[in-house]
Amino acid sequence: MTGRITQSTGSWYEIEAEDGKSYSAKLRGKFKIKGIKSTNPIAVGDWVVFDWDEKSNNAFITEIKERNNYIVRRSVNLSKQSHIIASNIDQAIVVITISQPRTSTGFIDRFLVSCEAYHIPVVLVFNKIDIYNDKEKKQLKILRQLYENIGYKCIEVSAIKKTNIENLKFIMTSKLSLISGHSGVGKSALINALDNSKNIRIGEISNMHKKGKHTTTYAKMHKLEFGAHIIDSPGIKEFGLFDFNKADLSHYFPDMRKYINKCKFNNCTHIHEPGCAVKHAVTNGEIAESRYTNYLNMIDGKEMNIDEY
Ligand SMILES: Nc1nc2c(ncn2[C@@H]2O[C@H](COP(=O)(O)OP(=O)(O)OP(=O)(O)O)[C@@H](O)[C@H]2O)c(=O)[nH]1
Ligand SMILES: [Mg+2]
Ligand SMILES: [Zn+2]
Repeated sequence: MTGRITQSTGSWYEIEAEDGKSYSAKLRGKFKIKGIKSTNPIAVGDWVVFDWDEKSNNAFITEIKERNNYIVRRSVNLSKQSHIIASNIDQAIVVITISQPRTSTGFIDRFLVSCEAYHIPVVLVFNKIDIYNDKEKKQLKILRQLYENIGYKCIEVSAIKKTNIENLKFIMTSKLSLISGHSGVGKSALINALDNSKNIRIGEISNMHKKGKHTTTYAKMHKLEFGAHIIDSPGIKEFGLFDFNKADLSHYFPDMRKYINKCKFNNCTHIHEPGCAVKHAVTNGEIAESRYTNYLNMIDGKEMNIDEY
């Protein structure tokens, strides 16, 4: 049978099979996947083939299908091994709030860079539109315009008032979405608004706050009743700190990409070089200041304060 991994504990895997049923499975014997050096051979999101063994009453995974994409957490030790958080993600949803808490553009841009690098489309979901004052509404409008101009899909919702939730459902239908965002932006509230049978506790402190580099966090896939799947990511921290090659960074900024070839030097880093088309575009207002500043911060390797996650 074929199915999809919905949960993994490291030795056991939960599979949602074609027949709609759930199976607990193990790996059969020695199981190796070519070309991937990761601490976990199978991740949430993987499509697998498995056998049902009557005798032992167990399911055994025999094959893993090629992945469309996957996101990894970089290694914390010297083994150079990485941990695959999830695979075959159709889109990433980043939940953003203007206040309570405020989401910085630094955070948003880092997230977008990771998604570009992993080839995962992104949807920016602006939540809590029911609480904003006029000033915050203006800020929201500016942010939305900034990201829509670059080409990112944006949507404004209120999880609590259930505003625009139908449109969000439409965007998510038949897809596997990874949901991320600062603590307190309303990820759990949104999942409840999308599917009230989920009953996830709101305001609950999620795992990502249990700081510490070596704690292993496993992603879990939820099936939503309107016909969608979602992964409440175990920590944007890992995802957001995508280990990029600095020379490639501007390629992950779609708004910079079109200027890169017009720079005087073909190895231009767009920091201090003369004849830089990117800097010129920033001066002209064709590239937003905030985007360029965040680009420079990423180049500098300025890691965001951990509390910002
Ligand atoms: N007014 C208003 N409050 C909201 C909305 N969405 C969420 N909240 C509130 O914001 C707080 C945090 O919501 P959660 O859903 O727990 O946030 P979270 O993103 O899941 O946070 P973590 O699990 O810690 O990452 C709760 O008190 C919610 O009631 C909204 O659309 N409007
Ligand atoms: Mg939550
Ligand atoms: Zn340049």
